[in-house]
Amino acid sequence: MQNGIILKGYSGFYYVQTEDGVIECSLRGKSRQKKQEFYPGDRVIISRGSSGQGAIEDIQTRDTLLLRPPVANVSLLVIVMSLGYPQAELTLLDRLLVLAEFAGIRPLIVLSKLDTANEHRVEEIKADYVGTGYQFIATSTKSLEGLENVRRELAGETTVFAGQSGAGKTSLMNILIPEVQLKTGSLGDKSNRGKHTTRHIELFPYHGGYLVDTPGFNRLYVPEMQEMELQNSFPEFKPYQDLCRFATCRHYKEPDCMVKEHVDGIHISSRRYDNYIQFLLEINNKEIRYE
Ligand SMILES: Nc1nc2c(ncn2[C@@H]2O[C@H](COP(=O)(O)OP(=O)(O)OP(=O)(O)O)[C@@H](O)[C@H]2O)c(=O)[nH]1
Ligand SMILES: [Mg+2]
Ligand SMILES: [Zn+2]
Repeated sequence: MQNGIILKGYSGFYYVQTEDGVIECSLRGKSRQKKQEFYPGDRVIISRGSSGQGAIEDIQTRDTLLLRPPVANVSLLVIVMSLGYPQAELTLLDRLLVLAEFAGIRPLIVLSKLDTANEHRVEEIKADYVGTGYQFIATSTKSLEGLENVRRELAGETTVFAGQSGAGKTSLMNILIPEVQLKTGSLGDKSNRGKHTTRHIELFPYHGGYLVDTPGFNRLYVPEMQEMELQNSFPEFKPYQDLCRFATCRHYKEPDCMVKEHVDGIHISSRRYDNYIQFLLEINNKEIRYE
């Protein structure tokens, strides 16, 4: 028996990183019978047959599970948002932040394509995140600005790159792990428009941790969650949410809401608050869209 981490699944096989290298594994009867699902990032126990073939015997408890795309034991979600083209969808950023909070994964916001924008744009985006404590790093894969800071944050983490299609996730991966060279998209190519360049989910070893590229998306719904869980996904509400008149305050139409009172752009940004309300309506299945 041997410990390992699933790097990827492909055609019914799992590729498991072990001390002896990457072993192609099938599922053994027990794990197959239990209808247990296995995802990249899962820590598993494997056995080896006489001719070296591997089989997954068991799985260890997950620390976290990201659902779309499914990756287990992620410790850092890098949300990549472009400072240039395509224009950053800040509601999508807020959805991804909620997703990270809900999954118990630390988010890090990477503002990409700094070479096509100026510091003013960076500050403009950051201004909406007062009181959140979220960390931002502005980068460029052309001028290489900010990449040292990214490298430092990623060491030892199991990191997933997520964000808008064309934001530069794969370009960033390729600079961090030059030996991999995944396919990147060309924004000028019309035939490529709307298609995702990145398809497969795979963990690539990186400085004591792993990096996972994901296909970009332009639409995402907040996960199914309770109202309380949604509130707790907005860290800037925290200092005020226990001061509202009602303990059950949803910070919506209730009187004497201290969260609402602090939506002034200094303590809580109105754009973030509006997104909170939109998500609140969404999780209650109200078909109201502000976008
Ligand atoms: N100017 C500039 N362009 C960049 C930068 N990073 C990436 N790009 C370009 O942006 C385009 C999209 O980059 P990708 O890395 O494929 O974007 P992605 O986020 O992986 O896209 P999907 O896989 O579709 O989600 C490519 O043409 C890149 O060359 C950057 O820092 N500056
Ligand atoms: Mg990509
Ligand atoms: Zn309130």
